Amino acid sequence: MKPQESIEAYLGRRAAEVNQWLESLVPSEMTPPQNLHRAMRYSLLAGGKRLRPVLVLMAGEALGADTDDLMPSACAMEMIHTYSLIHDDLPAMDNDDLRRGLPTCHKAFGEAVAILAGDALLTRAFEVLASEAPAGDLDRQIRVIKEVSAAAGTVDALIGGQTADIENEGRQVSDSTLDYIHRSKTGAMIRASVTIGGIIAGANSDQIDTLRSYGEKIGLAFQVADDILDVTSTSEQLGKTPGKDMAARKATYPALHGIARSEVRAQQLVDEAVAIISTLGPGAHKLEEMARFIIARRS
Ligand code: GRG
Repeated sequence: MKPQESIEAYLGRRAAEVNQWLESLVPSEMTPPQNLHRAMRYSLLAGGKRLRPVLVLMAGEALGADTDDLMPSACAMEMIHTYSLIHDDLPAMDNDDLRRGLPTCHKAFGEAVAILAGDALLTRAFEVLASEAPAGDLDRQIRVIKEVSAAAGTVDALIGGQTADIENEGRQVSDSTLDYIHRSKTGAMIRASVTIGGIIAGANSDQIDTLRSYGEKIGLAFQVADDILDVTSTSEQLGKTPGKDMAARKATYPALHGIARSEVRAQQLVDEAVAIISTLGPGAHKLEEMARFIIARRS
């Protein structure tokens, strides 16, 4: 019998496929303006776990979509995620020197180019989404674009969550504000990744609701785990500077509840996610493993 592939090996294999597609979807370093394209590729192809694109693949494939129909949207999610990391690292935001084990984009290319590289990745992501209808289905394509633009936007979404995060630095926040920040800043893009996989696969509305609820739980679990790692890991493990949250007096789960309670909360969220997604049947087994991986990861 073939030994079962571990989730780590699976993620590594899928990340390599995503990387090949990403390579081909952004302009080469030879295309003018060369320095901008170099900066975009530097941050995008620097590594990273590729969790968001792999979630698109897992959710879509669980419901029967072809990998080739999922990949452009999967890569668009990674481009938007990378733009948000480049901008988050800027001096006006988190002011970080290290990302994905390398000097941050603005350290390597200067602030102006880093801002533009982030803008360009965001713009290119939507160009990719608009370029081809997955499985030739225009309705699904429009729904994907709507879902992704909402997740990257301001209402309960990436930019809104980042704004609340910055505005609350140094303040004692309530549980509900902390949940709002986490759900928006990190959760929205993770939830959208799972949801668009379902849309591309032609999932029915019950299946989409299931994927969305699962995405909501793992998105929150991911951020609680990220907050714990920020306290407990080294920069070698993380590829970014640890301890930044506490130094900036950021609103985090461990700051509010301590490590032990944060771990319990993360585990609860994962258990809920697994229970929700198991209703989709054996095809969703990889999504169950992914939920568990999200809090077991060390980087
Ligand atoms: C600038 C609009 C704007 C938003 C920034 C992504 C983000 C919002 C801030 C990053 C700060 C941060 C540490 C957020 C916590 C969760 C998170 C997004 C971690 C990084 O994602 P991973 O672990 O990173 O998936 P890799 O490098 O593996 O892709």
